[in-house]
Amino acid sequence: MPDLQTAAEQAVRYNNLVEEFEKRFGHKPSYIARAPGRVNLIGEHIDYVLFGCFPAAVERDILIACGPSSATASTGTGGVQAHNLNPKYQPQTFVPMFKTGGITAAEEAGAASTVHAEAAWQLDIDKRELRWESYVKAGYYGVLNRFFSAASGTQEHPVPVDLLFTGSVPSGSGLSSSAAMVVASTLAFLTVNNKLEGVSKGQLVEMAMENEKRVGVNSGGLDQAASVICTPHSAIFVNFYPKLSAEPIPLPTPRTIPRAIFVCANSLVVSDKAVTAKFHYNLRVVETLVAARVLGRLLNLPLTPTERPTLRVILTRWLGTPEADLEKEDVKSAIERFLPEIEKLRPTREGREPGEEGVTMKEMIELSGLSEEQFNQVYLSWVEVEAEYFQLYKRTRHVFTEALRVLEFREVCVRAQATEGDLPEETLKQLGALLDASHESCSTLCESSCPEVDELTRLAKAAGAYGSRITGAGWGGCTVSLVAEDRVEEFIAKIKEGYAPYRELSDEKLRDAIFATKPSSGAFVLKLDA
Ligand code: NG1
Repeated sequence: MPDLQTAAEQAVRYNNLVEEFEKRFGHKPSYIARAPGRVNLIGEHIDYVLFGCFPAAVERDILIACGPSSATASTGTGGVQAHNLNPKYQPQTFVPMFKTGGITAAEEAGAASTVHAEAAWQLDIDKRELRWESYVKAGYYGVLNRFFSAASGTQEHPVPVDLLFTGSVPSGSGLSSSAAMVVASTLAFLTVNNKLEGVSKGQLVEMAMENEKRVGVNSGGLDQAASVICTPHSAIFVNFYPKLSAEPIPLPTPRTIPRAIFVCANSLVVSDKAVTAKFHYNLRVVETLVAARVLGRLLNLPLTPTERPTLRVILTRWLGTPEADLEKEDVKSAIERFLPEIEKLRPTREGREPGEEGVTMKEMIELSGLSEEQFNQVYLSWVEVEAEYFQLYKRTRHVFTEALRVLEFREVCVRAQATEGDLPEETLKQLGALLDASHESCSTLCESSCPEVDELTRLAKAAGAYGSRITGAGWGGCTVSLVAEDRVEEFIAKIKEGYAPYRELSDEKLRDAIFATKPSSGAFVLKLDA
């Protein structure tokens, strides 16, 4: 249950959205779709290699008031009028086109590795530029192609839709505003078209993941799973292999010492994943995929020239045990045993300058054992990346040590839950140490941090946090720190004093930049009275 003040604030927000919808579109909305942002407590840049992560939904969210449009004349079949309460985001009208000639490879680049030959719906998404409506279109894509395509065997047409958005998840801050936008949009289009019934949470996560790829980022499923599946009071341990699964894990709550809660602090360095994807996010995806093949070869594991196994799959092949027989504890001990093998990837050549310990494109192709043409087809035809040196060793080391830390984090929480009597402070210290180690790895091996975020984590530790780390994709965005609940105010005051970009902020802006958060509920749709 939210506290009374939060409930009252939310009621005002929902009412305002409904009233504004009516003013703009001349009719009442039928539903409100809501999807929260998430804070990833631990497990960074490992979802796309299919290792488990540990997120919780945050209270900040995206709301969409929605309903069938009466403006068919201006929007056409399945046309959309999308407005945003934030005046920064201009109203948009767009109509999907059903193309019988199929989708070209160029149009699909970054969205899928195969070229669709069949007829399909199309919406123009400009991947070179960040546009708010791209996330709305991305949400629409999956609904159209799943429920209104020739393949779905239906003659039905999508209905025209009116949408009004409002959001409280800061964008580009690592709290997954993009996934919240795509999940909420997917939900809105499903609901207004009467297709939500029969769509399971797992299917919704898969649709949202596919949909988000349309914006040009080859993300894993962490954010979408958290936004859809999370429940209040718990984080979730979300696993992606051999299939998507999620386990709610309550965080330890000691009785005689104050419990610890999570504080998010935005560095105010905005990192736009879609725009920087080729030298940041998508590059990490490609580096880890190529590393998996190279490691597989070094370990003499079976590999076909056309497949693209992830590091998680390589671990399974190395173990030789069917995945279904593996328990979490086994995965943990498997990773521990596997860690020395990673050293095989460490570049050994002498005469390299520091910072040049990666491999060039030419070297990487040689190490893959593929011809240049095969390599391009498998690893580069669907994504654009740019780097002088590709860091196969560092990224792999980050992936396996981080995957291990997630399992250790989960284990500490599960053990704490099973403990009779009070929890020692040591439990919180153990969680904190894992957060710190995760940050160090993100900063030095994954290289997804930035000086401002590193500074925030240092300040957080000095201000008494049990642990502090970057959360989300990185290169800016937020930190998450584990802080004793009775010290949160003092903690925030110290960060404000220490972090120069916070000093000039008004109280309201500061509340937006740094805030304590409790695990909140996942996405839902609210049906409004007619
Ligand atoms: P955020 O923080 O939302 O940009 C991204 C990916 C996740 C995950 C993290 C890094 C998207 C939508 N999300 O999160 O899947 O890979 O980075 O752990 O791209």
